[in-house]
Amino acid sequence: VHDIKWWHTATVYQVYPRSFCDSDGDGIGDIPGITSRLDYLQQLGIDIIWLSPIYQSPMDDNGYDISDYRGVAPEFGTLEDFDRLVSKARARGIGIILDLVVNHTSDEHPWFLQSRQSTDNPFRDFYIWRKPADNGGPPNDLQSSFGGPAWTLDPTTGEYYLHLFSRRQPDLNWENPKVRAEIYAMMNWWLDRGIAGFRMDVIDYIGKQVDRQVVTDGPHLHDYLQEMNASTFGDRDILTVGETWSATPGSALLYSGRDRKELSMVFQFEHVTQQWDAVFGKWRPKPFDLAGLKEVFGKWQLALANDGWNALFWGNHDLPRAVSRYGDAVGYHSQSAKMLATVLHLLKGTPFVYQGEEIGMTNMPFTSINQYRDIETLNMYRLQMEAGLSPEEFIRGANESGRDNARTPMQWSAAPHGGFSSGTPWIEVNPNYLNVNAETAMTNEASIWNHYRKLIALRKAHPVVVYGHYQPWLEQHPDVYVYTRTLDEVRLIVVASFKPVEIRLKMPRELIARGDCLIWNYDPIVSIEAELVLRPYEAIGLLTG
Ligand code: TEU
Repeated sequence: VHDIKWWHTATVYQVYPRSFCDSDGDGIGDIPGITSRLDYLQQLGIDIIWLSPIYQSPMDDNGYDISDYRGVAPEFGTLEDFDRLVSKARARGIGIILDLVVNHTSDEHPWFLQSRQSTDNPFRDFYIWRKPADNGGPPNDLQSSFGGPAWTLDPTTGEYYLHLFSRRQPDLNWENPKVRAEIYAMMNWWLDRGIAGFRMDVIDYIGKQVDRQVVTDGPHLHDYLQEMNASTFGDRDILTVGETWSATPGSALLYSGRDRKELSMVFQFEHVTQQWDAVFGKWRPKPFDLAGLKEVFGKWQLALANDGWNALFWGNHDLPRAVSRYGDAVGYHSQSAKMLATVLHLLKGTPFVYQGEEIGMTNMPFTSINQYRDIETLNMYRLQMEAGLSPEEFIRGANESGRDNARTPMQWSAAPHGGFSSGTPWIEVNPNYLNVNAETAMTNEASIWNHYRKLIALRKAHPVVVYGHYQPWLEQHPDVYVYTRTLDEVRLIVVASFKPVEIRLKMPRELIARGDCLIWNYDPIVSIEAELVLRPYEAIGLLTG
C-alpha cells in the first residue's frame, strides 16, 4: 500500500545542540561537540540526526528565534563546522535534518528591524501589524503560548505586531508572497549543502488568519505547503516532518498523504495532551491513563494504516522525560525505560529518540526558580505567582512537565558535569549522572542503551516491524498494552506491562502461540499460554509464524 521510502526503516535521533556536547569549555554544547559524538550515534544505529536550531539567534527561546537563517550561532560554531558535520555524518550513513522555524523570526532579524521602522517600509508586510483597538488595547484576544497577549505595541509606529510565542518572536506574514519566496530560497540554500530534510516548527500555524482569530489549519495552510514542496524539496529524496499540535488523523492525511505533495509525516501530540488537565494543561498533569493512551495510539495506527505515515515519539526538547512521565524512574528505571521503548519502536511509523532517552535520562529535581532557564517556564512562573500559586506548587508542576527537564546536559560519563563540558554548564546537570550516563550504559550488555540499539536494528531486519498491520488487544485493560503487527504469514505479538507490580493476564485465545522472542527486558519468553505472568514493567516482542 505504501510506496517504499528509505525513512520507513529509519530511526531519527534528536540533538538539542545547547545541551549535547561542549567541545570548547564555554558551558554551551556546540557543533564540533556533536561531530565528536558521531561514533556513539553510529553505534546506536540511528540514520538521521534532527538538529534543533543552530542559526544565529539572540537565544531568547534557545534558537527558536532566528536572526539570520544563513548563519550559525557563534556559540555553536561556524558554517564550516556545520559542513564538516554533514560530511562526517554522511560518511557514516547518517543524514542531518534541520529545524525550520519559519512561523516567526527573532525581533533582531533584519526584516523585522526594517519592518518596525515605518508603516510604508518595504518590509512592513513581512510581519503582521494591526492598529490598536478603539480603547487603545490589542486588536483582539489572541494569546501567546508563553503567556499573555500575542500582541505587542511598537511605539515607533503606534501599531501592534503579532507574536504567538515571545514578544521577541514576531510572526511572519505568510500571506505575503515575498516572505514565502525568501523562505523557499533559504531552504534551497541549505538543501544544496547536503542536508537530509527538515523538521518544521509549528508548521500548522502558517495559514493563520488573525483577524478571524484562526491560528491552526487556516484556509491556505495546505496551499502553502504544496507550494513549498514544489519550490524546494519536492524532487529531492529527503525527510520532512511537521510539528503540528493541532493534527487530527484527518489533517495528518492531508499533510502526509501519498498524493498530497506536502510532507513525509507530522508529529501529532494527542498522546501528550490526552494526559493533561482540561483547564491547567500540562502544569497540572492527570494521573497516568494507559487505556486512554492506547486508544490514541490505536486511532493513529489505524488512521494511517494505508496512507500517510506516523512519526513516533515519547519525548522532545519541549516535553518531560519519558521514563519520568510514563514509567517509574525510581523503582524500575531500567525495566520501565526499556518497556516504553519496546512499545513505541514496534509500532508502525518512524521512531524519534530524544537525546538521553536511550540511557534513560530522567526529569530534573530543581528546587529553586533560579535554576530554570526556559522562557516558557519563567514566564509562567511570573503569571502564576500573580495568580496566587505558591512557588513550591509551581516548582512541583514545572519539575513534572517543564521544558527544562529535557534540556539538562547529556550525561556522557561519571566525570564532572557528566562529561558534557569542562566549564560550567549553562544549565545544571542532573545529579544522577554518576549512575545514568552513556559510558556506563555502553559497557553493560543489559543497559537501556543496548535495548534501544536492538530495537533500532529490528526495524531494519524485520519488515513486519515496518509494514505489519496493527491490531490492538485487551483494549480496556488499564495496565497492559497488547498489540499485534501482521505482515503476510508473519505476526509480531507485543505485550507490555505499565504496572510496578506483577500481573496475571488472561490472554486471548488467538494470541496463544510459540515463537522467537525478538526483544525482552527480563528473559526471553518463547510461548504465550492462556495465563501470562508479567513482572513489573515487563515487555516482550514475540515473532510467530
Ligand atoms: O513548539 C511549539 C509549541 O507550541 C510549544 O511551545 C509548546 O506549546 C510547549 O512547549 C509545550 O507545552 C515549538 C518548539 O518545539 C519550541 O521549542 C519553541 O519554543 C516554539 O515552537 C516556538 O518556536
